[in-house]
Amino acid sequence: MPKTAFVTGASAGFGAEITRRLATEGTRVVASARRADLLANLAADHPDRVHPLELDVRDKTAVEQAIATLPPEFADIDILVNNAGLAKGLGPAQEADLDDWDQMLDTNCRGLMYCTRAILPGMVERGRGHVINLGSVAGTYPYPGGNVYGATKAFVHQFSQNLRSDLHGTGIRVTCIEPGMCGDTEFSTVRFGGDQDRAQAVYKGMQPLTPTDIAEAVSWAASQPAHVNINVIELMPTAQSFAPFQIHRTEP
Ligand code: NDP
Ligand code: 8X3
Repeated sequence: MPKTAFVTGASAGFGAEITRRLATEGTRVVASARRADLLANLAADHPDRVHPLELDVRDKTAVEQAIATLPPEFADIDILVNNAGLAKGLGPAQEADLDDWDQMLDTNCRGLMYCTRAILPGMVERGRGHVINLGSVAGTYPYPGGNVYGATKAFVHQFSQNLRSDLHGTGIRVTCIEPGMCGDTEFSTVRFGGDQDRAQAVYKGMQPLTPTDIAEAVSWAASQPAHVNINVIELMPTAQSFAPFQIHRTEP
């Protein structure tokens, strides 16, 4: 029987590639995001497989209504991919814009909560399902300017683990995918407020992960046998690793 997936943030980057990958594998996909024109293009490439859904995950009522009124052939969701998310800014906390912090919290945490809460009861009732959340290495490893973005991804990690506890015995699986730097998405353009030069400089002279790598991780986790739960996948470009602690010295 073909499966049905619900992917948030499907208009660009990881979400668009995950949608393409799942649809190509035979899964029906509800592809949601705010930009309806991009979703329409995606749906046109996968007739009957992809249902475009204009949705702002920050709108709790809209999330509940959208999920309650899906077309019957897309209504029984087996795989929820909570991917919609963003970073805004890379400045120090003492200079940050509170609206940027609010937008990250509202999208990365609250939006993910709303979609999960709306879709889980159906999964529990049917006795099957898989919640796949997009965390980040930024939720585990601190870096300058990561402040609230990293904190939202730490939330995603811990919420994923706690969901596993709540869903114990239901057969529903939960996976948190936690990538490092990934190119070919709008992530850095959004982070730097549309500054393309600054966004491109992030990936200059190194080979980042690609949306294909992330879609592969999603597909692999989702295709494990029912008795296997992949808790966390942390993946980074080989060119990215760790630096030592920084020490502020008051003497030379
Ligand atoms: P993109 O900016 O390319 O895509 C983000 C997607 O989220 C877009 O489709 C956007 O669509 C959607 N989105 C943003 N806000 C909302 C909203 N309020 N409601 C619904 N959809 C929304 O980023 P990536 O593909 O790179 O990132 C996807 C996820 O992966 C994010 O959660 C990000 O934090 C995470 N991640 C990214 C990494 C990277 O290096 N790229 C690394 C680790 C994690 P629209 O604007 O049309 O609504
Ligand atoms: C995005 C990866 O390293 O830019 O979550 O924070 S990073």
